[in-house]
Amino acid sequence: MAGPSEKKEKVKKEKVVKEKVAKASSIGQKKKDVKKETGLGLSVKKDENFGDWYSEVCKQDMIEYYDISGCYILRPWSMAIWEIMQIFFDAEIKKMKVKNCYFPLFVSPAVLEKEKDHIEGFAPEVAWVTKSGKSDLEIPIAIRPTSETVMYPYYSKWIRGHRDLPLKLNQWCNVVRWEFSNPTPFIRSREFLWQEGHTAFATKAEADEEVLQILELYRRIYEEYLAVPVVKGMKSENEKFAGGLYTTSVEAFIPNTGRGVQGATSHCLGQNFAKMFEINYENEKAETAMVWQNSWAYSTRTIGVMIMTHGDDKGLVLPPKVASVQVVVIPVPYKDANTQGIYDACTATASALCEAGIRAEEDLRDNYSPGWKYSDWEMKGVPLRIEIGPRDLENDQVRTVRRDNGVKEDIPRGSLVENVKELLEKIQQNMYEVAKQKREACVQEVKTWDEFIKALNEKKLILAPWCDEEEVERDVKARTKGETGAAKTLCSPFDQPELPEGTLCFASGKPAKKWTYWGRSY
Ligand code: 87F
Repeated sequence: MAGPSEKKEKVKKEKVVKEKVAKASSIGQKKKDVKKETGLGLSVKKDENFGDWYSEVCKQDMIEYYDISGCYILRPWSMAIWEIMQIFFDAEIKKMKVKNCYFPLFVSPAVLEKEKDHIEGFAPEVAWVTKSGKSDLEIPIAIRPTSETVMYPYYSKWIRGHRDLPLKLNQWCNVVRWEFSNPTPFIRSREFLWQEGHTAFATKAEADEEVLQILELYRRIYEEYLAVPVVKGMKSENEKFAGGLYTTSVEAFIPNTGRGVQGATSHCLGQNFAKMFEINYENEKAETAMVWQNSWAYSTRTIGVMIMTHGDDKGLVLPPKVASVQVVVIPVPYKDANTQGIYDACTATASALCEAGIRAEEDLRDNYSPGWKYSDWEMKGVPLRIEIGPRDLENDQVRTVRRDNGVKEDIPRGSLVENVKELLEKIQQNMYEVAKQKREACVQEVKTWDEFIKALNEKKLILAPWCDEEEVERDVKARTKGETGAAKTLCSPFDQPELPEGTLCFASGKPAKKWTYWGRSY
């Protein structure tokens, strides 16, 4: 979800060239795949070539490339993560009395263009159906890039009196945005999955409150589930959703590339859409009033941010809370030792864990060595490995090996469940702490333009005092424009450090109004 002000620029880029490059790289890909079938492990290191590392990790188990550029197949290994987050979020919004619904994928041009101002900047990204079979459609039909214009005509119909409020709907669906800038699995794809919530209230106060409640759920998805630290804050005027009143977001940061990434957004739309779509109601005094609206979304981008944050040179590292397999149990038979006994112990161990609600699986494949299996499950990112060999059997214990830090520990089978539960919690916690430390190490406070440029070149997450003027942000963008993209605001954190009287804006030299995070971004 790139900022609106950048959209126009992006689409100017040569589309044909991009498509050719994508095709060429997918052909090169086939060669690499053949090579890889014989050996395990990644061919690129995270620090050496982050882009290649990322696509190699994704391709291992999470996604399959498709023959349409920018579209990816989500394989069960990634879909399971999406489902776990979905179960959490869906239950939370239901507690808030949000109801699920489903609106159509197709949008008529009349409806899509009803809200000209907001659609204008996005228009190049809208995909259209123009034919059925061989004949041209009389009126082309758009595919939803988001559903404001799809839903709001019906909000206008359904909301009549104050008793119809609040109206709180959500849908889990796919959307299509025909992006032209380099597609990246999960992070920027032409079709993606998300939830979009659209709510309407009688008062602004209720809308304001919900914006923050939802933002807190997004923080929890990142921090508690994906173990990715995020900053909650307010988008600048340039970067907010143009159709709305204000936009809040959670922002993550990828140290390896020095880029910020917008994790999810919660918008207060104010009454802009209510005006356009005539979403009015009769209030208690029998007067006609306009509703206040919000919209909010998080998408499969979350999975990409998680992969980028935790993955290492051995492959994926999955936080236990979202891993579809939390524990893998591997037999380590030895010569004439009791092989069947070891296999049985593995099955019994996995069953005991499953019964206790832990997602565990035994790997009894007899055509792979234990060492090969270790690498295989490490690549898949399974948080905890249990090995059972002759000595473990003898001592009534199992050996555990953590994916996050490689630490090995023998635990008695008598306390298997408690110990594994505890270990999984520790892994989850540790992954978050490590990611947070890495991010903190990148934060750089700057006061002047020279410090800003230096920090930008050092891939820092920049925190700077800012005058909060649109013109100044545009100027910063223009002055930092280069091959790797311009710097822009990520957000102004709600948690503001103290801003001493007389502090000046790093870019304009005018009095600073707030601290704001800046950086290049995805
Ligand atoms: C692309 C094409 C057409 C983003 C687009 O963030 C329209 C749009 O309106 C568009 N890309 N947006 C902004 C989406 C705003 C808003 N929609 C509901 C959200 C949360 C969920």
